[in-house]
Amino acid sequence: LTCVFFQQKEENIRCLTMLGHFGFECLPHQLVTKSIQQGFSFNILCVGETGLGKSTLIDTLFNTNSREKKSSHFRPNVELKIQTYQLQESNVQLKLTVVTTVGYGDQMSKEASYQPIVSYVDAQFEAYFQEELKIKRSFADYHDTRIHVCLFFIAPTGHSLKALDLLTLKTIDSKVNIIPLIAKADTISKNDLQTFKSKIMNELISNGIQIYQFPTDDKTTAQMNSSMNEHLPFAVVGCMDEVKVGKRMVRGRLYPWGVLQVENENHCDFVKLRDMLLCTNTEHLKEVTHTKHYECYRRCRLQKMGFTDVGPDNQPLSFQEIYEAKRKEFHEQCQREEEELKHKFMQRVMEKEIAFKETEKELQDKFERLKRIQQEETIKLEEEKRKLDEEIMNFYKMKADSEISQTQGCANIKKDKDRKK
Ligand SMILES: Nc1nc2c(ncn2[C@@H]2O[C@H](COP(=O)(O)OP(=O)(O)O)[C@@H](O)[C@H]2O)c(=O)[nH]1
Ligand SMILES: [Mg+2]
Repeated sequence: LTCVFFQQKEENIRCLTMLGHFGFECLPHQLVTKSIQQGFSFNILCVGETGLGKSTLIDTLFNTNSREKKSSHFRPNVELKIQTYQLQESNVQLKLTVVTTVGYGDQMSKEASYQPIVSYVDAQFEAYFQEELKIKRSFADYHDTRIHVCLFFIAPTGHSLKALDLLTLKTIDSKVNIIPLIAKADTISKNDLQTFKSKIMNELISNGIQIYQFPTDDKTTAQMNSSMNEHLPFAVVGCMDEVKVGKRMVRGRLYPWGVLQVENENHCDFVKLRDMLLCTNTEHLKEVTHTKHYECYRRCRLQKMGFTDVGPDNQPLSFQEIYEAKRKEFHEQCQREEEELKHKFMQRVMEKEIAFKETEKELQDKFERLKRIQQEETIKLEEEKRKLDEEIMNFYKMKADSEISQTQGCANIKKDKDRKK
């Protein structure tokens, strides 16, 4: 074991003498040990119409048994069914989360079909983003639920992609790694399958849909990955049944004319998918999720919150400066809104005051009018009273006069009587 020190001195590189054994060649082993202890996690999203064999394929891939009832085609909304499995192979633990759409494509509105998928993917990014923003972060025991790969199930129609599929793919291609799959590939003949595959790829390209490409920058996997890219979309068949072929029991679908072996590469692309997904490119899928898709979400999210790396004059801005600027802007906005509210309030008060004054004036006028009428009435009544009093006086006077004349009349009659006697 040798270690060599390099020292750069001006432009000459000088080799120093070899020293003993340091041990940092074991660094990768430390990483492996740590990773094995921590365990791995992987999150898959399965999108596809009801009955295309999503649950069956997942069971076939991971040897699980979801024991699922057949889904109905009459759901008003798309739901996402989340299942988490703790799998183990040798001493490697894998926490697998499978999210499957239930009812996709069964709604009248296309948006009702794809919107819950987009919301789910975004919600997982948001949860991670919120954890990142915390002062006390706990990524050590954080269950990262961000979707690492989307297996997109295409109906084996032999025709073109459905409008809903194109719309969904277009909406999610910047958020997840998409691996397109031709579902139930045993229902389509070999020649038709090739034509269908190239038709789908052409349609994806012409619609500008980005699907995941297996990486070709690593020498050890470049050749295999580039040949796998040629096979996309993978034509898959799922089946948990075992049938006898020769002396072996294999997983396959038994037909009157023979057996379709799920794990036979001449029969379908199931093994290719499994190898690419779980053996060769798992880490790459996770890396792309973090460095490309999550990064994009994070950037947009921070920009929406008003953060930028550079100011209007292209000068780098610190977090503190942006925070201060935002605070100032917020304060100014609050003041502006307060002023506006005050102004509105004053205007309302003035309007009300004018209205009150008008009402008061109206009431005052009415009062004056009524007062005048009442005064006139009083004068009239007093005049009538005076006339009545006068009449009463006259009456009493007349009564007294008549009484006097009556008394005088009686006295005269008596006198006449007495004289006659
Ligand atoms: N011919 C064929 N049938 C399949 C395949 N995968 C699943 N099926 C059948 O399709 C039906 C619906 O499968 P399921 O996995 O429940 O579909 P999901 O609604 O997409 O989850 C079941 O009867 C399966 O046996 C396949 O690859 N080929
Ligand atoms: Mg299902």
